[in-house]
Amino acid sequence: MSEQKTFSGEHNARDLRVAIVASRFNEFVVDSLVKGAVDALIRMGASERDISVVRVPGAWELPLVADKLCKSRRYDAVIALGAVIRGDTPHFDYVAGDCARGLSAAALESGVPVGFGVLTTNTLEQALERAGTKAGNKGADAAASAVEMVRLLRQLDA
Ligand code: INI
Repeated sequence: MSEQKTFSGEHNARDLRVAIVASRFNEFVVDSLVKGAVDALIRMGASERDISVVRVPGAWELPLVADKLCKSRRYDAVIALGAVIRGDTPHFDYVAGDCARGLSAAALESGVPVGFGVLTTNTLEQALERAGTKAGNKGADAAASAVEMVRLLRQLDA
């Protein structure tokens, strides 16, 4: 029998306080991500009253609010949801790049897991596929990853 220790978090959201920060830009897509994330949290055992949803204008604004929520110590996990869809200008690269870097920094600086549910796609169709149609729901995936990370970090602390 192997003697190595293995650590891995469970998808158990019981008694966790979770903040979802979601952008209004491409609202139709992002609303499906929010629904996917909330449904997943409830399925994992979270209570609806422990879930807060905060809206921001666009994906570029997600990091500032995610950072504030992480540092508030009021939440066990933060889930960031948005949809950046490539247009004809380099705007996409700035918004998507700064958003990803900022969300990563919010998690690393606070130690609070941040689920990354920001779609970066070439077309609206690709975004819709990832928001609950053909290719699953990336909001639900981000929620599952954030919960798993909370549990994993607690195991590593114990
Ligand atoms: N914001 C998005 O969330 N998705 C996009 O696709 C997008 N595009 O394409 O421009 C977008 N821009 C707005 C940006 O996030 C800021 O809200 C805006 O620049 C004001 O700071």
